[in-house]
This record gives sequence, structure tokens and C-alpha cells, in this order.
Amino acid sequence: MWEAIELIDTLSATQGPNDDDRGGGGGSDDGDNGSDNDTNVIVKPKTKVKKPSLYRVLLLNDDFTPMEFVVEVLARFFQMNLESATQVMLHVHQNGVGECGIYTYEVAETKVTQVMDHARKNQHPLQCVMEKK
Ligand code: TYC
Repeated sequence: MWEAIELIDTLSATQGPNDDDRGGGGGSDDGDNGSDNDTNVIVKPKTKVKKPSLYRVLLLNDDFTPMEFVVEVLARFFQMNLESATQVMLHVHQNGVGECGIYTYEVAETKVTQVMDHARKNQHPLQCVMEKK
């Protein structure tokens, strides 16, 4: 995608009469209509900035994963202090599901993988999933 921008001809603006006009019989050879407020049009690539889609990382409740383990997971992988981690853990315990954080796709995917790997290694059935916001 391209956008046109106008560039004011600083040469003609600062040097007064155009001294490049040799042999043109006084006429202008710069291809414009002769009125000498020269502007040149150049093109540059249009910078496209798109906001990335965001994803919620969620923890699901189960009957077997120890509360202490869930708190430790929230502190370790989601940078929560013990108070926040305990609040989120209790929310999941009471409501079945709770939000650990909101991230771009690849960060969210990494968090889910880290939590699931950690839970499996410790033989807990803890489930962590992501969903588009
Ligand atoms: N319900 C679990 C228990 O009573 C605790 C728990 C909380 C498990 C949150 C998973 O995501 C979870 N031990």
C-alpha cells in the first residue's frame, strides 16, 4: 500500500529564481505548469500498524489439584503475589473457571503449555486453556 506525500521543493524556495533553466528560452523545463510554487510528489510505503488480538488464559477447577499447588502456579507463571494468587485460586475453586491474565497469542500459548507441563510433571489434573477476547 502506498500513500502520496508532498515535498516542498526547498531548492527553489531558498535559492530564488531557478538557475537550472539553461537554454530553455526562459521557459521552465521542470514539467509543471510554469507557476513556480514547486511541489514534488513522492511515494513512500504506508506504515500499517495493527493491534494484535488478545487472548485470556484461564484456569479450570477440578476436585484433585491441591489449592497450594494452584497458588504456586499462579505466582510462578503469572507473576502474582501470594494474595492475588490465593484470590484467583479461590475464585476458580468457587466458580469453576477464572482468568490468570490477558496476552497476545504466542505469550498466551506459552503460558498454557508451561502450566500444563508443570501440572503433568507433578501428576495433577489441572487444566489451563486460552480463549480469544
Ligand atoms: N478445587 C481444588 C481443591 O479443592 C482446588 C483447585 C483450585 C483446583 C483451582 C484447580 O484451578 C483450580 N483442592
